[in-house]
Amino acid sequence: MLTLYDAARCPYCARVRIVLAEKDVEYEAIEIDLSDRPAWIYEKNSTGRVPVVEEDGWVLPESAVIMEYLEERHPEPPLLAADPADRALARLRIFRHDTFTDPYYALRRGDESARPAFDAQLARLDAMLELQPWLSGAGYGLADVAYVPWVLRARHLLGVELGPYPALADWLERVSSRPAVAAEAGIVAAL
Ligand SMILES: N[C@@H](CCC(=O)N[C@@H](CS)C(=O)NCC(=O)O)C(=O)O
Repeated sequence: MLTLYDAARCPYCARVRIVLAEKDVEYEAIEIDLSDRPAWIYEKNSTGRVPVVEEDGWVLPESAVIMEYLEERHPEPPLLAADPADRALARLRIFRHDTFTDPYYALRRGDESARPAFDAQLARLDAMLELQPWLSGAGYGLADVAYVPWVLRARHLLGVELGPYPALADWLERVSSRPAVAAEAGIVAAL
């Protein structure tokens, strides 16, 4: 069985939890205390970070890579489009997620000067979602999973209102109707 080295508050782990739930993969979660990480986690991942998955002694860190691994290992239901061009655009959005999360983490550290940059990122997602229903393109998929943990946390932990971003607010409502994402919204509410 797959083991996930996990942390409830970690949005990168949330990506993996969502994909596992979407694909109905059974797994064992081992909660890692991020404020007092066990030394052995460095044997699983040289950076000491979570998420890490392990299967029969085979170990894989990095949420974006884990999502792709799970997509290939458990192809149903698909979370990448059939068309290579659409898949590439979803991957590009995942690859560039730092442009969204950098100002998010600055705000989490209390750096209010990052507020305009984060607002600009919310506006960028909103503009994307005016043109297409999902961040992954025509269908829900990995790019949506890659961003939703931070959008949920921005609302809950930073008090971000999505009123000025109607397409993003509509996306969050649609994405949150999926049980895999609703479960994450519950975890975020308890943070
Ligand atoms: N690039 C990694 C980032 C993972 C990450 O930063 N995880 C955080 C928790 S949300 C962590 O383990 N932090 C501990 C540390 O940085 O020492 C991924 O996508 O999996």
